[in-house]
Amino acid sequence: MNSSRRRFFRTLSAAAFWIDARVRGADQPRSNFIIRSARPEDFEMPLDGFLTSITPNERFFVRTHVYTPQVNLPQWQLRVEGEVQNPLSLSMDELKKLPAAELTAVLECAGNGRAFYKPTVPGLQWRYGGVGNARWTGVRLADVLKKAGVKSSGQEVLFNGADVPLAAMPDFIRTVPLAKALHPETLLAFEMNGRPLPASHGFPLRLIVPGWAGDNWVKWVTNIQLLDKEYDGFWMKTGYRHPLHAVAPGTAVDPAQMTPVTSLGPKSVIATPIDGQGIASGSVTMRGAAWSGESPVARVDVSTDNGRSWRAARLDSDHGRYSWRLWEASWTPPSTGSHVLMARATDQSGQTQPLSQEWNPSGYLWNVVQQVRVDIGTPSPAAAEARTPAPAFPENLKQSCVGCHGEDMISGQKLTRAQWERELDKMVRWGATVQPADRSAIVDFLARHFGR
Ligand SMILES: Nc1nc2c(c(=O)[nH]1)N[C@H]1C(S)=C(S)[C@@H](COP(=O)(O)O)O[C@H]1N2
Ligand SMILES: [Mo]
Repeated sequence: MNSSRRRFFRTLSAAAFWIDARVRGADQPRSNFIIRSARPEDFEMPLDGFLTSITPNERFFVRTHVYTPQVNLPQWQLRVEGEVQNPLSLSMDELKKLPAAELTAVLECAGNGRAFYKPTVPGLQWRYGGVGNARWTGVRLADVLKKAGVKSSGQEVLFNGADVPLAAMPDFIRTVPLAKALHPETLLAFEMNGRPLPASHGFPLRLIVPGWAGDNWVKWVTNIQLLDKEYDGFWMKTGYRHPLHAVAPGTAVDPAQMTPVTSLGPKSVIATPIDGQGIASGSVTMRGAAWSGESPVARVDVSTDNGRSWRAARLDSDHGRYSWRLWEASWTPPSTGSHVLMARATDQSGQTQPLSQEWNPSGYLWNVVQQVRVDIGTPSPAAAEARTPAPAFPENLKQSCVGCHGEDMISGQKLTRAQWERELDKMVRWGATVQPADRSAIVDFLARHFGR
């Protein structure tokens, strides 16, 4: 086949695949979310989600690298192999014979808050709601591993799910060190808030790694493999890494100089009032949620004077060390005009939220103290998040990109020309077809319309 015919068929089969997958994956009402990407599904929880101690399944943020796989439960098997004495192949009924385990835990995407990094970084531009808090029911991973009998050579535990990569994109595979895998609160969950896992959250089985960032919480798990070392794949050796030392903002960093993202840090979000809101005089109640990584939240302090003074917020009941805590604090504004409100979580290990944060190339683990500016005396709703309408995409760009993902994946970002070039090169490595003659026009378009 000549290359334009091949390109046509490749786009066609990718498009046929996504239409099918989109229908199958659509188990979440889109109106509940801020849609960061319509396909694959990347849905953010709006700020009012931080007013509820348990996030309902249909409001729980969704992060999918590719399309939601359809799993046929009667045929489904969990395989456990590699450095084990007895390789296993378990049906769901067999898995459920192990003792049940349950816990409430925060699941937060490593990239939550990425939109706040300056200079901007590539990737989905999550603001606050790439996070949720749910009750997870399943079995202990340690019990499954004991059943398989881990050999002394087993060091890392690899997880692969049923999702299928698009084109030449690397399969989403993660490893967790054996010590964390054997932790009694690391689970293989089949229920979320008392119901079977929804398809978009990993039906029928996902990994729960309490206190650790969401990339470790592999969905649709079908394969577990004990390895004698960390896996070499893209999502361990290039993706989800954090610099070992401070790096110059905006630069590319060698993955060898970075280490895998593991634990979350302390973080609080102010759900109300909202930044930019005008409020009549009188008493104001600040409300939100706070969580941390492996150490539980010890306190939340609020400031209503631009960070000059702090006082303790009231914490609500505790759903366990990995759950978020709702908090509130009342405030009587001393004067009309503009005021800056802040909330700062501290965990039991003494870690507290920073007022500013070192830049990192993928924009991971943002936990800077949030600032909410309110205007006292002039009631008005806060302005909605502004989304400038995207320009029409040129045909060559559509041909290369939208077979696999929507235009919103591109138009949500603001990157320099050099960053767009790196993104385009990555996509070509992952199977996108870009005609050499089109490349510079495509980069020009991206840098002009979606530049910093
Ligand atoms: N198999 C598989 N598991 C996955 C992913 C994925 O794309 N494929 N995304 C990961 C990432 S980056 C995050 S943040 C969480 C999101 O989980 P949720 O969609 O249930 O909120 O799932 C993780 N598990
Ligand atoms: Mo993530």
